[in-house]
Amino acid sequence: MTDTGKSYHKQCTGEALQTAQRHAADEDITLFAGCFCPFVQRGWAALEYLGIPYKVHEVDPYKKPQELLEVSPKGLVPALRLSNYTPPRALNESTVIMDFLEDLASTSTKRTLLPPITDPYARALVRLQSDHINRTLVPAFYRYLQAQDPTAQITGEKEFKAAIEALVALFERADKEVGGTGLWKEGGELGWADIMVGPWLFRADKVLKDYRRFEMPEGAKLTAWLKRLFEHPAFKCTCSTDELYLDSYERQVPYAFNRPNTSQVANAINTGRGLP
Ligand SMILES: N[C@@H](CCC(=O)N[C@@H](CS)C(=O)NCC(=O)O)C(=O)O
Repeated sequence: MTDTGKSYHKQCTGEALQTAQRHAADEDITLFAGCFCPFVQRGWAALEYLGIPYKVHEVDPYKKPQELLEVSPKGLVPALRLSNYTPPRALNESTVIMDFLEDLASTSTKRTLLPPITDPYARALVRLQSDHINRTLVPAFYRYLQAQDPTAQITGEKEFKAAIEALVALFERADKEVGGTGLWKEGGELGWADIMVGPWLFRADKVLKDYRRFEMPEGAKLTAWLKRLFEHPAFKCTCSTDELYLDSYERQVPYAFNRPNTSQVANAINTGRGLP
């Protein structure tokens, strides 16, 4: 495949655009978003599922406008501006944003992405799933996408598939020990780990498939879970059309052709450092 020099998108498309248009009015919470960003999609899907009022504000994290730096010290999306404080306060980091939204919902909308607080072991199993996603699966996704030579691509594919299989094993353990968590459970609801991992598996299904000929590991339960996840209204309404992801990952989000110095995530992977 050749690098056709495509540019990344500045505005979401498809269902995500419709959702952004429904959330264009001022609210106490503003989500600073970038349309291609999987970390943003975590916070966005959580806001949707938890039923918390919010406004979406799309910014270009590679241009780092002052208003973004005010809410996110490294100029990364996602970030939240909290206008119910005077002066307004802010939060960044997708996992911290998810914690915050979950806490907020526990006293407002009463919705939750976690097993009940009365079941600390089930909640701990979800934390284990989440820890695996953040420390192993997400970095494996970027290493695979950025790998340029064929040997590195084969290793990348193996590691990414192994990370998905290890997540499946954690879901199966939860099935056995606590009757299941999130959407993996038959008849279950969208859960914490579903949102933590969904954005990368969604992109794997499109971007890795196209740039690396990636195929998801086989398995009826895995396939059925992915379908439930991608079609869940709170997730689906934050998804843009396929070409937005394909274009974005080719260009400024330089992963697929590993263009130098265009993204903090790409630089971290290239230099063997932890993700920003
Ligand atoms: N650890 C951060 C990572 C966020 C992140 O890497 N966002 C990317 C977009 S997907 C970004 O803002 N990149 C701008 C840059 O690399 O300068 C989180 O979990 O929120």
